[in-house]
Parts: sequence; structure tokens; C-alpha cells
Amino acid sequence: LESNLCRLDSQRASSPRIIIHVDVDAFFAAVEEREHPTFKGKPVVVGADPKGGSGRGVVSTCNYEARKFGIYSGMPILIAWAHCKDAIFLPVNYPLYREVSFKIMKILKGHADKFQKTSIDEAFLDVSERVINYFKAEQLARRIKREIKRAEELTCSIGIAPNKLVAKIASDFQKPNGLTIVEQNNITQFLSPLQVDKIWGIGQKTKAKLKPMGIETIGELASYDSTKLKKKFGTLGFAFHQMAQGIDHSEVVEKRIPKSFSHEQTFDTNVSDAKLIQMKVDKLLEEVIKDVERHEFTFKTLTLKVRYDNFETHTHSTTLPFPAIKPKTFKEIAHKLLFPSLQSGKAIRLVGIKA
Ligand code: TTP
Ligand code: MG
Repeated sequence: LESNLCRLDSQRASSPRIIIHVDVDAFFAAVEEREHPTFKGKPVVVGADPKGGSGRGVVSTCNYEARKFGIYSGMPILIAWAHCKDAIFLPVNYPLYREVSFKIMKILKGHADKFQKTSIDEAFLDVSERVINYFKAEQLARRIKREIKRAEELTCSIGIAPNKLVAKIASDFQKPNGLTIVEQNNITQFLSPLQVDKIWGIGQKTKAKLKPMGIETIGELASYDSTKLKKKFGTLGFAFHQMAQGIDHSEVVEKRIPKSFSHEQTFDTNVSDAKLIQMKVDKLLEEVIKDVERHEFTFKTLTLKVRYDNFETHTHSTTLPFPAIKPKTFKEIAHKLLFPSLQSGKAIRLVGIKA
């Protein structure tokens, strides 16, 4: 694998690319601010109603004013409320955000040779054919910012680099309303001081494993012995090492193939009734399977997520040796995964299913 990748390196070195990554700032919250000019300058949290202390659900996002209070995406809404009771709390208005997203993506697509939307507010643009150098790429990025501002009254942050990995890290580097350009000869200098979890696939767990190895920054990861990394993390270890050098050959592809489908739901009140929980799991499973089938996929791994009333969250998975085909099998697996949680007798707050 290593020698193959090295060969790929030298093959592709001859055709440098210019990749732009665009990420809208505080997307849902920014749309809400635009819709309600009186919110300007105030902390805005989108997710759920804290109901004066009895609300449920999590923060989808919040504006930068609210972030000053320590509020962030995924935080339970009541914790956010405890951080800032005066913030404006709003429910999630997906239809509106989807519409805005569609219009932004249309603008972006018009400026790309190859275009890849990666989330509701993020996309990669390969502009290698249409701009000849980074100076021209910067001009294009500024134009994109102006167009999004004019059309949707929103700001975004942009990263420009020779590959997707570095472009994405760059767009996050000076948020909000940032523009960060990292040319090939600056990649090492740019990446070295950053924390390892900026690398794709390195989350809190891997970060914790790397720390005792003396690896906290991307620079430290890049200079670590790749054989040892491979030993510890398998092929992933080698991939981490490559990415830490700023190497990424992945193409900007029009349509990303989803790797998983999932649905989850927070109960209105915590539930310990086994029957009710099972029914909810069955319902979520049905929705997930519908998604899988609609996309003409199959799956081998089914994961159940359970969050108890004390917010302790567990996931349990089963991987079949072959893709599952019978709905009855899925149900059996889901019930088996759920069984220990039901046995525990603990009240459950949220359940989720992923295929
Ligand atoms: P992000 O781009 O991750 O966040 P953001 O646009 O709100 O803020 P930033 O300025 O840091 O880019 O996600 C885009 C939208 O996706 C976000 O506005 C709300 C939604 N979202 C969730 O619903 N839950 C989540 O956990 C995250 C991270 C995002
Ligand atoms: Mg964003």
C-alpha cells in the first residue's frame, strides 16, 4: 500500500490542483438573524425551546455571539440555557435552510469545474481549469463571498489549497468570514502547529491515544515513525501519517456516496417502558431501511444508540458477515442490541439506529 501510494504521489505531483472549500458561517443561526433583523448582535441558539428549564433536545448551532458564552453544536439545550438564559432560542426550520442552501450551492456550482456538496452549508470546488494561479483563485473566492452576501445576506469562510484536506482545514482557520490560502510550499508550515483532530478521522478517542505517544500537533504526527503508527492503528495509521504531511489525492466528485443512514429521536419524557422503547426503535429502523432501499444500498452493520436520562450515551453494533437482506433479521438484531439497555431498567432519553 505504502509503495503504491508513493508511486501515486510522484505521478500526480505533475498536475497541481486548486481546490476551494466553502463553509457558511453559523448557517442556521445566520439565516434566522437575516429573517429577524432585531436579533442582530444578540446571542441566537437554534435547536429547541429550553422551556424555562424543562425543554429537551440539543443545540443545532448558534451564532458567534452565543459561542462567546461557551455554547456549541450538540450541547444539550438546557446546558446552553444555563450558559445564557437571555439568548434567543429557536426551533430548527429545515425547509427554510434547505431552500437557502440550494441557492448558495447553485452560486458555488457556477464557479466550479468540479463541484461537491458535502453538507447543507459546505462544498468543494475544483477550479484548477478555470484559474491559473492562487492570485486568480483568491479573486474568485472574494467574488464568491460577494455573491453569497448579495444574494443571501450571509457570510462564509473559504479555504484554498492544492487538495481537499488542506482546503477544508484552511476554511475553518479564520472563521467567521475568513479567507485562508495555503499553497503547496506552505502546507507543512500551516499544518504543523494545528491540533491532530483537524485531520479527517481523528476524533476525541484517537486524539487521546496519540497524546501519550507525544503526539498532539499535526507536525508531531507527521514526523512520527509511520511503521509504528501502522502497528498501532492499522492502515488508518498510515493514512493519518499521510494526511499529517498534507497529502490527499481524493478528487472533487459530484455526488458523494453516503456511507451510512441513521435516524434518532429524543422522547418527550424519559421512558423506561420496554414496549414503548422497542416500538420507537422499530419505527426508526423502518425509516433507516427505507432510506437504504431508496438509495439501492445494502448494509452489514447495524448500530443502536441509547442515551439514558443522565445523558450517558452508548452505542452497540452488530456486523454481519454478509449484507443483510431480510427485514426480519434487522429487527432481530436491533432487539438484541437493545436488550441490555432494557434489562438495565434505566430510563431512556434518546434512541437512534444507524445502518
Ligand atoms: P457547521 O458548518 O458545522 O456549523 P455552522 O455553519 O453553524 O457554524 P460554522 O461557522 O462553525 O461553520 O454546520 C452547518 C449547519 O448544520 C449548522 O448551522 C446547523 C447544522 N448542524 C446541526 O444541526 N448539528 C450539528 O451538530 C452541527 C455541527 C451542525
Ligand atoms: Mg458552517
